[in-house]
Amino acid sequence: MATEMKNNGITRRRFLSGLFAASASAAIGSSLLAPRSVLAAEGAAKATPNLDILSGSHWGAFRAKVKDGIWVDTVPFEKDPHPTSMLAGLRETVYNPARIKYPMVRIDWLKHGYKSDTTQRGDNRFVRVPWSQALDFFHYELERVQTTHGPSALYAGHTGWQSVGKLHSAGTMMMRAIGLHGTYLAKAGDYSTGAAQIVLPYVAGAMEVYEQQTSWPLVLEHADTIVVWGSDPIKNLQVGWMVPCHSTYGYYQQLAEKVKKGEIKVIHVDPVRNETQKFVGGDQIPVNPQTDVPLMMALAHTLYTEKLHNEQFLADYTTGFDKFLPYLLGEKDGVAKTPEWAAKICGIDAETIRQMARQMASGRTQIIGGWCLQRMQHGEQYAWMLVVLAAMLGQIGLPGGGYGFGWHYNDAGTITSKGPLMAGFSGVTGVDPIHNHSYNGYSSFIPVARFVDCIENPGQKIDWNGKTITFPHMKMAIFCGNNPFHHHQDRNRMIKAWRNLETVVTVDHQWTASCRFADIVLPATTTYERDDIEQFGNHSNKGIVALRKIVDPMFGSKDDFDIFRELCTRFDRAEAFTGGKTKAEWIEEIYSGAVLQGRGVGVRMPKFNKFWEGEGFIDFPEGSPWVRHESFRNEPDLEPLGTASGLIEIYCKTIADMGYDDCQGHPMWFEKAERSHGGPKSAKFPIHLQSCHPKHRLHSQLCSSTEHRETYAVAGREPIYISVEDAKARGIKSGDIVRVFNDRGQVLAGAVVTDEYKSGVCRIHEGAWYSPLEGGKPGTLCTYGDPNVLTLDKGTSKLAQATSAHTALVDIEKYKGVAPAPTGFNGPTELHNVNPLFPAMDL
Ligand SMILES: Nc1nc2c(c(=O)[nH]1)N[C@H]1C(S)=C(S)[C@@H](COP(=O)(O)OP(=O)(O)OC[C@H]3O[C@@H](n4cnc5c(=O)[nH]c(N)nc54)[C@H](O)[C@@H]3O)O[C@H]1N2
Ligand SMILES: Nc1nc2c(c(=O)[nH]1)N[C@H]1C(S)=C(S)[C@@H](COP(=O)(O)OP(=O)(O)OC[C@H]3O[C@@H](n4cnc5c(=O)[nH]c(N)nc54)[C@H](O)[C@@H]3O)O[C@H]1N2
Ligand SMILES: [Mo]
Repeated sequence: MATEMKNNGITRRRFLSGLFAASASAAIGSSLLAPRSVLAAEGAAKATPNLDILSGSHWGAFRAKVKDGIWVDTVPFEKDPHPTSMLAGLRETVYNPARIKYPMVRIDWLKHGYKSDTTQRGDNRFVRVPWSQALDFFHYELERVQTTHGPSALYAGHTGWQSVGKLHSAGTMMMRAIGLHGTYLAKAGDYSTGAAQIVLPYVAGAMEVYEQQTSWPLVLEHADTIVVWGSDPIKNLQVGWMVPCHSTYGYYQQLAEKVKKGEIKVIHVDPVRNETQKFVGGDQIPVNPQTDVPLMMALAHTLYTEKLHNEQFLADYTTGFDKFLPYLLGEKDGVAKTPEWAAKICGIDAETIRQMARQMASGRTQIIGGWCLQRMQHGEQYAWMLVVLAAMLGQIGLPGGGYGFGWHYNDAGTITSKGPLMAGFSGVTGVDPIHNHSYNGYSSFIPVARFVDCIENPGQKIDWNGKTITFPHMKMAIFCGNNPFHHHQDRNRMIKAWRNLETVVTVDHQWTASCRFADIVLPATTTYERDDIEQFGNHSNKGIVALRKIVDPMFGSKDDFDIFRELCTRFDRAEAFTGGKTKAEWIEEIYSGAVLQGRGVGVRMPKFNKFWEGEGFIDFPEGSPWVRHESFRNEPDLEPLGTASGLIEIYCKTIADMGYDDCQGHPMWFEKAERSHGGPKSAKFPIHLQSCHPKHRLHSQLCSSTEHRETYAVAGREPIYISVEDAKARGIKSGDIVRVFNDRGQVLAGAVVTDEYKSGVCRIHEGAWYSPLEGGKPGTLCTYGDPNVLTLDKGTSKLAQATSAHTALVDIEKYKGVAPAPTGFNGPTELHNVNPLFPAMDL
């Protein structure tokens, strides 16, 4: 983006040294995508890809250039047709100042162990200890917590985005090792799709979110209209859970051409003119934030009153429309959900709503739903109502029709290959744990986004998905391959709650804010310092790519595998942890499992040695195009959905019988705790804060890559995107440092004033590193711009108890005075000559 380029102050030469210039991506019209051969074009050493080291990442496959044992440059993999410019930030994760060098223990914990002063947490003072001592402490604490409190006090199942690789799955390794020691408190659900993944199985019989979608060639052939509802695939398909193949971008280019020719109409329902709209074109419905359900209700009302709905489909494939209809028509609550009613809430005029309904009913309409909308209060309603709308249109199961919730994720809409799928390292072993004590009446798991509630309120009972969850007294928590001090909401509340924990262990390779708030910090290697293997292409499963070690492990870092193996030696479970195999043997076994499976499906693969020592890449033969929900449409009796009735449940008795006030038997509109554009609390804090997924990062990963960060940071801060009107009213210009605040906290950010945002809407991307001015002090200013200082920590509803991160209002002011430097990126303050007192205490 031009604004970002202008503000970052880096020289052209330096930008190019990071490999990627803006120009070559012009061919496909997006600044997100990296050009293939910048080095050659600039007259630098011509890339000789096959001599460079092949590896892969969440951002794609690539080849690393290594000189004298140092990774100096990165070239996209030649089989990636649309590499992302984020590849430029990978190399820095090995060398940046935030790299964790050695095992570290928080100063007061080193002195007093689990009886430490926990208010010292977060001030970032640590002492380096030898590996053996760090692991002894870790083991001692596991023993102590298991024997004095039992498994409910040990939280060890909280996983996250870690790195790619079928072997080195950091969270899996943690669960496998801790699970060999004892049972523990686990989590349910995730932050990504917490609300949708609970409600959609009741409504549509499957989670819907992580599944493959109808093949794009069929959508391009059959769709007349595509409604992109709160989704930004062009931005979000840059990354994948496994190594993405990026072949989806070719389909979006074809879509853009069809839009230009008038062959497909695209409607983007989004308060922001997002990257996808800029890429494919089309019209925008700039809905007010958090008010999509009223808009959907009004579309449904129009379809019904204008007899545009498909009665036959409703009769044959759904149940409960008759119970929903009285609500829609206002027979129950006296409020008909008309376009006029919705217009006042959602900010889209009634006539536009009617036209949109008519457009959607006029031909084949594919609805593409994103996930942000279910990461807000009552997020279940959006997911449910989108299915109802699609059911009324009656095209579910037809190519280019119906709904889908995963188009922006994991190369969705590509054609899945015929290749086998590799299994990964497993989190369970079948070997009994040493400790298997009672949970003492507490729950053995908690809904993941409620984990701070749990720390704060031990003993409290909450409703969740038809069950009662009793929060245990959590004493110890382990995090490996995730970053709770980025991903969880309401940072200041979290800091206070954290003090109730006796011991926190983190395993990472970057000194994140979670390390700052931990007691024992263990340094892991990056993917680039170890061998591994991964799928190339997610839903596409295009092939297998060798992730080859690029450089030797830096400082004292160890592979997660070795960290947890060495932990397990302390309780005689090392053999069970490794399964008696070395890392190299595991990689070979994972590969060979796929070879065997491949034979069964007629795909021949070379032997492991030939693969590993040869190209390190295998292409699988292409599969056939596929239509989501087609089998259900063709044979509803033989291929019923996984719902109670086997049909789409517009009314769901199972949910109704749970008796929740905030999620009832059919989709409904519920007012939010806070909402912009005249909603609750908007008089005090008028601007809605989006904390969407970053364009230039994966969550908090790559935020610590200094040069990469400088390509998008504004005045050294995380950008905040502000509408022209809101900026003008506050005297804010692009490039200004601003203070963003509400009753929960305050952060600095760098202003980007843009007409792409509707007035009353701003955005700071999630993953911006928490950088406290006074570490550990609740309420202190975040000097870099972590949006989760400002977000609300409240369950979506009693059904899913998922995150409501996107229910948050703020105000913004120009920052006066000299802004303090960002504090987050330089690792710990290391203290020397401190003698540990803890082991002598009661060992
Ligand atoms: N406000 C707001 N908050 C959100 C969201 C939002 O939309 N708004 N979105 C939410 C969503 S959907 C998600 S998925 C979460 C993501 O939350 P996380 O999964 O916590 O995010 P990451 O930044 O990917 O954290 C991964 C961590 O693992 C570390 N790591 C990488 N590789 C390895 C490895 O090999 N070994 C070890 N031990 N560590 C490694 C990285 O350095 C990083 O610190 O955030 C959630 N938070
Ligand atoms: N580049 C990049 N890609 C990623 C990730 C990343 O960190 N970086 N993370 C991955 C992960 S873990 C996940 S869970 C997915 C997240 O996928 P999503 O949650 O779908 O993605 P977001 O980018 O948060 O939001 C998508 C769109 O929702 C719009 N939106 C926000 N609020 C509203 C609203 O009230 N109404 C409407 N109609 N629209 C709204 C936003 O403007 C944005 O264009 O992305 C994945 N892809
Ligand atoms: Mo996610």
